This record gives sequence, structure tokens and C-alpha cells, in this order.
Amino acid sequence: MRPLSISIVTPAPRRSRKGNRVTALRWAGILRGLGHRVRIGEEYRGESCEILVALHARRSFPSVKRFREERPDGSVVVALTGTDLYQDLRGSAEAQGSLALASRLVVLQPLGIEELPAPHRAKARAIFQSAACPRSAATPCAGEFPVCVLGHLRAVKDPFRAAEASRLLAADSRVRVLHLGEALDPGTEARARAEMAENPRYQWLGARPRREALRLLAGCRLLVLSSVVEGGANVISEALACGVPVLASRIPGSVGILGPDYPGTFPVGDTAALAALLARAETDPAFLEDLRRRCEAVRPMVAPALERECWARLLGEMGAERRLRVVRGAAAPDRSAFARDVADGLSASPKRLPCRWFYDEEGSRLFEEITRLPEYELPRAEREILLARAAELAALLSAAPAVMELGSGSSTKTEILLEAILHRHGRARYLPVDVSESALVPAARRLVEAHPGLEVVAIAGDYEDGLRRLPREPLPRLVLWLGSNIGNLERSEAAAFLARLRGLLSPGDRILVGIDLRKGRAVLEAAYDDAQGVTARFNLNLLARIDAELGGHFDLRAFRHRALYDEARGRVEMHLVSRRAQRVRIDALGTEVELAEGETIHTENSYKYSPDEIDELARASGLRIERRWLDGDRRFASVLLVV
Ligand code: AVJ
Repeated sequence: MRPLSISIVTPAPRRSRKGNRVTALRWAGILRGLGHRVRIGEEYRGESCEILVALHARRSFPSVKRFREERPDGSVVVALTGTDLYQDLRGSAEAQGSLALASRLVVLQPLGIEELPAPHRAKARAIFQSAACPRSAATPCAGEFPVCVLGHLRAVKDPFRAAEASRLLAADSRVRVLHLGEALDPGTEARARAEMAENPRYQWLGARPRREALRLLAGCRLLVLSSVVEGGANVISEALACGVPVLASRIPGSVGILGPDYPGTFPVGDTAALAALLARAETDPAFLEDLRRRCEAVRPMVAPALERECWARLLGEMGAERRLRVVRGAAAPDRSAFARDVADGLSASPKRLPCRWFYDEEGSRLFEEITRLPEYELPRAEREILLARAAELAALLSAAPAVMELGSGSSTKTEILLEAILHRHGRARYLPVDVSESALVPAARRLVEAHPGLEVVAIAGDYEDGLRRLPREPLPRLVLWLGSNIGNLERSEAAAFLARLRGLLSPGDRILVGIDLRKGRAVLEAAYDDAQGVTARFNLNLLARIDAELGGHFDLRAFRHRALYDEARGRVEMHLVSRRAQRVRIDALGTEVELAEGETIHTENSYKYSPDEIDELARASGLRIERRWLDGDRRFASVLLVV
């Protein structure tokens, strides 16, 4: 894999020796070892990098959000390391936001995956934290049974449970609790000192350098981990690596590592149960040996080589090998082009607005909603055809093609074709073109992450931006123009556009055009004027967009949505009808638009074709019809044209 630049963000500050910091440092080492460039910080500050690894779903949310905005083609790994997984997830919108924006989720043991909301589980991977055994162990005092507690003095660790349990042991017990860690929560230092004064079996050694702590752990007979919450404790990994058996509170973070039937667990906060385990481990050699053997059995799970392999696989899976690029077209529509079209269209007679401006973020969202309306059958008819014919189409292709899609939107139907092509040819290159970046980029990312053989170049721009790239693409090529997007063009324009496309392609290249067929007026008018009023909102949103982007003063309530089928021309027209005589200012244009009562603004044409008109279209564009597929109800045609 080529070297990637990776930013790791962890809310634990630089000096801190909290678990997240330790984890971040170890992962940085692993990723550097895999040849990547790695930076660690407390937050993402806009630096250029391809992958963000964010520890702690809730606290890293601002970083995750910013990265997604600034690096649309980057990948995000959100690691849920503890309280975010077991405490925040239900209540925190930020934690949930991070999950939604993540390409992959990492948890530290397999039970963590079950904690995630079901829709996110598929992108979750469990990666055990690895640890290495120190070269030498501290030699314990002869005749003692040293028990290590390794963790900062914080309430979530229930830090004095082992100390309290040791008080309950028999008089002849030689258990000695050695506690390492910094007093982080207020009052814990005084408490540790008081415990030492009263309890001869307890010794708090304070914060110690990691290496020293590990040597001490390696010299102990047991590790006790009494935490209330853990995502998957690094100290367990360290104990396993050192061959020191563990007594742990029965929480998913620990059971997920030690296994469901591990005998060395006790209920959280249960001093007596812990005391009983300590007594048994000290006095019953078979029990201690059983713990040791079971820990030995899971030891391979914390091997550094395994953690490294998991990360290598994760990076590969995510399409981190740059299988996704987002390019912004030169002709990407900007505000001044919008202003020009609005100024021209609203001063013309009759008034009109080009339908390409429907698709701002809200418009794209509304269009997605339209595609799910019962009255708007078009997408389902096309889907039916693609499902039935994808394999046949893939088989016609001589090799994996470069697939360019004009007006790709959310690419939901296209995935059917891409899967068939990948199935047949192993690899494919997909170039979706869409003016709506908010629809384009998440769709592209989803495809890359779902299909390892797929490479995606997402082009945020209009058809021209796509066409400019076409000659550079390797042969063979397949251009998709689905969803009856062709219907927005006049018939002559449609033929001229296809002819131009033919000129940019080479012999043997193909174009698949989805064309809605002529049908009865009632069906068509309902499809463009649905009962729920979604299409009406979609149409009116154009005025809302003028208000928002150009300082317009349109009152949406003063307009009505109208759809009508002009049978002679074979097209559905959409209009916005002024409910009353009105004058509307548009600040950015410095003009006022005058509308009479009942006057309309023509916002869209959707041409429908008859089979003869499809033949005529192919003839006029100089393309041969290779296949013509209809759905069962003959509502829609998918036409495969060949150059
Ligand atoms: C995306 C152009 C195919 O004309 O059917 C749907 C747009 N407008 N409902 C169409 C649209 C209103 C759609 N196309």
C-alpha cells in the first residue's frame, strides 16, 4: 500500500498518561511501522491528511465533523474506547453523530460491537490492544503474594476495591496490594494515604514510568482490574503479555477479552467476592494455575503482530488506497451562474427557471423522497430492468469498463450494475457526475467502502465537467444516463447531446440511457403532483433557494405547484403559479419581479418517449441500439446504445 497521511486525534492531552493517550501512541507506532505518516493531536485542525483516526466518539465529534467537511474523500475511523461506548452512546447526539460519519468503527473487544446501534455494526471491527512483555521483571519480596492494581485513581476505576478486599483476608494471608497510578480525581490521594496508614497489605506507589510499571506487573502473581466501565483495558493486555493472570470486574469490556466463562471475575463493587477470589488464588494452586492457563490461551490475541495486521486490513478495506477521489468541476455551478439564470429566466416571457437549480442540499433530499413516492414509479421500473439485465450487460462488455454516470444522485440503482460488472470483471472504475455534492460524495464513499474492487472518481459539477474527462478514460467505456434525466432536454437537444457523446467516445463504447415512456395522462400527472405534496415542495424549494442565496423575497405561500401533461409534445411540465398579483424583490440582482395573478414560472420539462421516438432519437444521434429492455408494465425503457 502506498504511504498514507493519517491524523490521530485523542481528547487525552499530550502529557496525560490516560488510556486513550497510550492507545493513540501505540497505534501511531503501528501505523508508522506500516509505512504511513502519522500525526497525533487533541483535535483535527484542518491539516491535510487522508485518514482521521478519532478516539472517543463523543469528545472527538467536532474533529470528525470538521474532517468530513474539509476532506470529502478522506476516511474516518472512530475508535470507541470506553465511556463513549458504555455511557455516552445512548444519550449523546455527538457520539451518535460520530458513528454516522465514520467509515469504520473500532472497538477494543468483540462484545463492544453488540453495544453499537444495529445499523452501524457492519462497519465495526474489534481490534485487541496489544502489549509486549518487559525484558525483566521486578523481583517481589520473598514470602509475599503480590497483587498489582494498575490504573489511575479515578472513580470509574473503583480504585480502592482491591485494597478493601485485602482487609477481609485471613490473618495469615500474605497478599500485598501494590497500586500504581496517578491520583487524578480529587480526594483520591488522601484516601490512598489513609488506606496505607490503616491497611498494612496496601501500598500506593503513585505514578510510575510505564516501563517500571510493567516490570512491577510482571513480578506480581495477579492483576486486579475493578473498573466500573472499560472499553477494553490495556492493562489486561499487558498482564496477558506478561503471563500474569487477571481478576476482573464482570463488565463487557473485560469479559470480551477474557471470555464469558473466565472464572476470575467478580461483580462490580463486590468487595467480598473479590476477597474470596484473592483468597482462593493465594491458597488453591490449582485455581491459580487454571487462571494462568486460560490467560495463556488468550495471549495470542494481544500479540503486536496481530494488532498490526488488523490495522493493515482495516486501511485496505476502507479504500484507503485512494480508491476514492473527489474532483470539483471547473463548471461547478456557482452563485453568479445561478444569478444569471434567475435574472434571465424571470425577465423572459413566459417566465422560466432552469431545472438544474433544483438540486441544492434540500432539493436533493426532496428528490430522494420523490423517488420513494408511490405515484412516482419511474425509479422502481428502472430498477426492475437493471436487476433483470445487469448480468447480461456485464457480459456484453469485453473488459472492466470505465463507467461514467451523468447525474448520478445517490447512485442507488447504479450499484446494481456495478456489482454485476465487478462480479464479472473483478474490477471497475466509476465516475459519477453530479451537481449536488451533498448527494454525490456520501454515495461515492459508500460504494468504495462496500466494494474493494471499485475505484471511484466523483466529479462534482455538471455534465460538461464529466464529458471533459471522458476522452482520458481507458477503453472500454460505458456512459450511464439513467433515471430519465434525458427527459429534461428538448428532443432535439437530447439527440444533439448523444451525438456529442458519441464524438467523445470510441467505437465499441456504450451508452445506457434510461427513458420514461409515454403513458396515460392521469398516471403522469399524479407522478408529478403527488398526494403528499413532496413534488410541490421540491418545486417551491427553487424559490426558497433564490431567497436564501440571492436575497430574494419570495413568499412561498403566494405560489402553487402545478404539473400538467402536454400530450401533443409528450412532456410533463412543472410550473409555479402566482396566486395573486405581486412584486418580489431580489436583492442580489437589484431587481424586482412582477407577476400577475395566475402567471406561471415554468420550472421543468420531463419528456416522455414512444418506442418510435426512441428509434428516431438513436438515428438522429448516429448511435446503434444494441439492446432495448422494458419493465413488465412497459412503463420505462433502458436503451443500450453502442458507438
Ligand atoms: C430527475 C429529471 C428524471 O423529470 O422525472 C421528478 C425530476 N421532477 N419529479 C423527472 C423530477 C419532478 C425527474 N428527473
